[in-house]
Amino acid sequence: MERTLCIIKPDAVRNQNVGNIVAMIQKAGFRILGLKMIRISPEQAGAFYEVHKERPFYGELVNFMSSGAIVPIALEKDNAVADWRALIGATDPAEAADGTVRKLYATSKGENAVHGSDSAENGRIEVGFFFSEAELAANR
Ligand code: 3AN
Repeated sequence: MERTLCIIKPDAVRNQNVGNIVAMIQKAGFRILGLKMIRISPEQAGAFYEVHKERPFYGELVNFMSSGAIVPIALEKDNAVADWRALIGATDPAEAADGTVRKLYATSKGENAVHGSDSAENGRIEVGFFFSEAELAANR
């Protein structure tokens, strides 16, 4: 079964949209393997977004992701990566399709409510960044 990592980002937590987003996830048939609310340091955010190190928005992204509580959620489903990205919508909420998480809850390209892994391999790696296998075992 494929895994993907959702992160409800600080903007969506601040705007009280955690419950709305979790409801969309469950309605779409994902199994929630793990879920927690935490705050990460700039160093942890920098490590998570290491692949974007050279992008011009890296500093802004690291500051934003460590600016408040986030809710990482480990998801499992057939085709989890593509199905979660479809439900999220485009990176820029102005381009996101109707009914997607970003259309409903994102405010800008940077503060765009949620994260989704971009491949099955990264889904496993990113889930491992926030959850141990022992924690995930509770809902197997
Ligand atoms: P996605 O999250 O749709 O996979 P990526 O992988 O291009 O998008 O970008 C990763 C994250 O970097 C985005 N979720 C967003 O928070 C941030 N980001 C992307 N483009 C910009 C931008 N032009 N300005 C600020 N932040 C950005």
